[in-house]
Amino acid sequence: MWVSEHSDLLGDHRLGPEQSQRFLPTRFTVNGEAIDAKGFPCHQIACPNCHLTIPRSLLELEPLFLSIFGAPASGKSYFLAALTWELRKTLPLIFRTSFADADPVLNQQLNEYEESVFSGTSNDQLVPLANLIRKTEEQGDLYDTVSFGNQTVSYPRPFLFTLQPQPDHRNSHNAAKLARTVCLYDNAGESFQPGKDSAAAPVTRHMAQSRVLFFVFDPTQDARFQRLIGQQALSVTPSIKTMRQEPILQEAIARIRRFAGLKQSERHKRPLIVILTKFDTWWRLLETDPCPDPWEKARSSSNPNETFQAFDANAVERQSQLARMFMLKTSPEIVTAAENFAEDVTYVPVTAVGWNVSIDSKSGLPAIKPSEAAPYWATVPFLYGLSRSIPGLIPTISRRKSES
Ligand SMILES: Nc1nc2c(ncn2[C@@H]2O[C@H](COP(=O)(O)OP(=O)(O)OP(=O)(O)O)[C@@H](O)[C@H]2O)c(=O)[nH]1
Ligand SMILES: [Mg+2]
Repeated sequence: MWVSEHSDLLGDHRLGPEQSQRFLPTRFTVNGEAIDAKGFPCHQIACPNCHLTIPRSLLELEPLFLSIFGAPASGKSYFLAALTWELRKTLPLIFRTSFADADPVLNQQLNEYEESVFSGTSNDQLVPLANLIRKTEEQGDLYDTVSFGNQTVSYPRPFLFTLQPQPDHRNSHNAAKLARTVCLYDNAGESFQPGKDSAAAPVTRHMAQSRVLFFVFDPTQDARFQRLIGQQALSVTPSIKTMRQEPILQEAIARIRRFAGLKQSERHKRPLIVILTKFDTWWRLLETDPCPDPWEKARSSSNPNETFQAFDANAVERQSQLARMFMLKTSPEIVTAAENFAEDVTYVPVTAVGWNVSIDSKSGLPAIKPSEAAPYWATVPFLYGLSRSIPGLIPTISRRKSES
């Protein structure tokens, strides 16, 4: 369907009286734009089922759905903001791939997250983290409501990005096959609790479409972890509550099995990445210094004069082994549940804000100076997932030291 442009053409039976009319066009301009009932050429298209607008890039580039799920306050929104902020630099500069908003209007909320945490270069005041990105709600700006007769359905609004090899990418001749529209969602942690996904609020069904699943696990919410780290380090996360996060993972697994039609006995073929957040507060427990970014200069085997940056999957797997051993000590049930569900599980420790988290003396809450925010390994889960699901897009040094 198309969306009318003339300001008199208002009212849609699915979306309400203030929305522009949706229509099936019969007349077009010579440029192929539909003409609305008042003779105006139109530019936006909409879904024939829910009538919500669809950015054109979703039709032109194959979509790549990625899902982020985890308990309330585990750090999903912070991780998402750090991920997209860093990808805007890392993908073009290191991996010669452009990463841009497919629809700035849809991405507005995420852009605001990025701006408040990372763009305050002149902001040298300590700001509590809870004020920079607020808790994600279960309704409001991040959702669109559609009426199907008496049934109203609330859909989560996606964040959409285009991902395209640049002309200097080593596989640029294959750009059309490798390019994607990346589709991400920021859900409230409560939506992943048992019984929260319904026909009226199918807010987490993207998980069944997802090519790479990101389970955000917050070790600092785990009682066994808190005993291990002791009182001293917990001063950085003073008001932390404990919460069992295994039910969230089990519920997500049950939903994916249900909506993707996966048998109980079958293991999921797509990668599951367990993101261990707030690494700034517990990195000492891994007993090694944090590793540098996992990419390095590589030389082409067919043309020794050609060098390029390659993603080092071996370094990620080594870090994953360390993190897995740590998880076996503090939360073995997460490791068991994840590995029983998916064939390919990787553990990646991440901090979304960097190493300088302190306590704000006024509020007693964890706080940062936005000018010092520097995420660590925030892009690694995404790059690792891409290297698995779209071979050839991110040059990768894999287990046998070969390049792909
Ligand atoms: N130290 C530290 N704290 C973090 C980090 N990321 C998030 N936090 C803390 O965790 C809190 C919750 O983070 P959010 O990203 O809002 O959590 P969420 O998973 O989106 O939570 P919901 O929206 O309720 O589902 C923040 O207010 C911070 O105090 C991090 O990298 N390091
Ligand atoms: Mg959130």
